[in-house]
Amino acid sequence: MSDYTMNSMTEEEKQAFAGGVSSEGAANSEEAYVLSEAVETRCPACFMKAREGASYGSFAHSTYYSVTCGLERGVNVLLPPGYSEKKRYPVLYLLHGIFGNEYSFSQDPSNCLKEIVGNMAADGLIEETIVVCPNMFAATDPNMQPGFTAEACEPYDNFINDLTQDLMPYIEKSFAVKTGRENTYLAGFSMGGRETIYITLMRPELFGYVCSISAAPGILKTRDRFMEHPGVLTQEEMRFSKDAVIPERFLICCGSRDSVVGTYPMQYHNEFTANGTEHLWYEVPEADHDNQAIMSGIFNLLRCVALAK
Ligand code: FER
Repeated sequence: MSDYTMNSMTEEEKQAFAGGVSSEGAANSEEAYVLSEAVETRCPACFMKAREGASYGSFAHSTYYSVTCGLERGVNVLLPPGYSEKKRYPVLYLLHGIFGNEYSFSQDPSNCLKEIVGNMAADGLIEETIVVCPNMFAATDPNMQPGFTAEACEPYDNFINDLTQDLMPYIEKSFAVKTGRENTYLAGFSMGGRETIYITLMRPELFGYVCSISAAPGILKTRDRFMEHPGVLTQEEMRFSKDAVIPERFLICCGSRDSVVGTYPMQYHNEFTANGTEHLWYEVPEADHDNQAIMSGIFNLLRCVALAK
């Protein structure tokens, strides 16, 4: 695991970065879940399984024109079962990891995304919710490829513009979504977890509920085993601007034995604590850079939504 350039990686390795891998370790509770203020560090098993006779949402692929990129771009949208234009649904924007695209979550059934959202809605904990899975590599050059260089990371940091100026308006006009921050959630894994933090700091008024899962380094200047990160913010800037409207809940989590981003998420947590930036940090026991961390983050984000409603 030394030379992580695009060309030396297999498709399987890239997929593991983009959407996480499966892992063994601590068990997920088999007990019936009772809504609680307390973080449930692993997604309860009862939400991860498809239930007999229940129906779950399905992904619809579509494209939108991005003025930010000057390109037509793809997005996968998870629509609840029985989706109807006559209803209005809250929406979760879910950001993949490095080397991913709009299929990273939809093509990996082991993240149980449909089941977690569908079962929590079926149990009356949350409203039926639309999940938007974009392509977070917001490059203006269609031939540009992601990688572990500062230049190849810029399109990820540019996603904030595509999201706020192109994708969100497209989703709001094309799907029956509820608008407003209380109905708009943001979560992301790894590179997507890093951009989740960045977007939340830059536009805290847009999202009511946020979860950064296993966030990659690079918001702050640093060097890890993959690359030298110039940093996009200073330590001083790791805070909400004065008088900002901020998320109701801002979760930051990571697997307790993450072999890819290590303690970087905890460092973000420490910077936020030092700066008085409101957030909630927790570790996912025994989880690596994997779907256990992803499922826990999504579950806890939706648990916070459930508590508020
Ligand atoms: C890095 C370490 C991890 C990095 C990105 C990642 C761009 C992302 C991993 C992932 O998305 O799974 O230094 O730099």
